[in-house]
Amino acid sequence: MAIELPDLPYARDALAPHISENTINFHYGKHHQAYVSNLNGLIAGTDLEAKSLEDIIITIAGDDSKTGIFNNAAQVWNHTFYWHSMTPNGGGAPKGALAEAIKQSFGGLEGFKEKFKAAAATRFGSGWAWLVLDGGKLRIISTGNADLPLAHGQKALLTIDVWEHAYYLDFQNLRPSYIDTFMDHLINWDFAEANFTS
Ligand code: MN3
Repeated sequence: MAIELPDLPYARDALAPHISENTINFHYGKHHQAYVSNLNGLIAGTDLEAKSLEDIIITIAGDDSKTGIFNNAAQVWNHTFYWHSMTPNGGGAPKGALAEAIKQSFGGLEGFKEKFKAAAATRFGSGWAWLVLDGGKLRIISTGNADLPLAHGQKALLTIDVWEHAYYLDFQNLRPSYIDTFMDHLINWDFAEANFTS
């Protein structure tokens, strides 16, 4: 059972002007597709081929002999989760139970933004920043390269990709501007809340 590239949850130009169709064409059309193709090549003919993407990740997390498979599998998962973490006309404020939890954990939306931006901006090199549930508590973390909460027993609620390929065409080297744009215009709080309450 080959792993497939999932459809984007919106049109390729739907996040413009914040994230351009050009970025999506490369980031989704080339990078995400390449992780899918690489993964399928690496698991072909092995017993991982019959597993779901999440099972592949959990099965080989921490196995130093399978780093290449882990990196590609994790990047397939991370990118699908990232596309859903954004929505046209996103941003704004969380609602309901998640809003209450953010208030408890970070003092409110501004406290969340400050910590999330710091995690995303200070991740050296390539990686991801995340809002996660860890032992029932909200936490903001960052991971390097392909690493992800699923490999550490945490539940992902929201993510931003801070690999340069995510922002260089639209923001050049200005990662902080990309992070602000993500938080102010793109965050899909409905997705985060659905993950929080499921
Ligand atoms: Mn990426």
